[in-house]
Amino acid sequence: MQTSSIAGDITGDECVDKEDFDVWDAEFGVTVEAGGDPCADLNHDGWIDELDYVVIIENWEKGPGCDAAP
Ligand SMILES: [Ca+2]
Ligand SMILES: [Ca+2]
Repeated sequence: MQTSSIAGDITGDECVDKEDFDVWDAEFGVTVEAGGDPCADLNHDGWIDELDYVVIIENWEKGPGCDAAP
């Protein structure tokens, strides 16, 4: 499990971007209990759903790691 100080950063690269969206998209509709990636459950309610997507959008392209993006 990756850790990041940035809300919405699933991949742990200190930036919220399409990589994080792609992980969320792949896990969408799955519960953590059913094998979903707990990193993609951004609000820790056990479901990977629209509420976690909101966290990504609210923090889109935020974080110190974004400066190093290609
Ligand atoms: Ca990221
Ligand atoms: Ca959730």
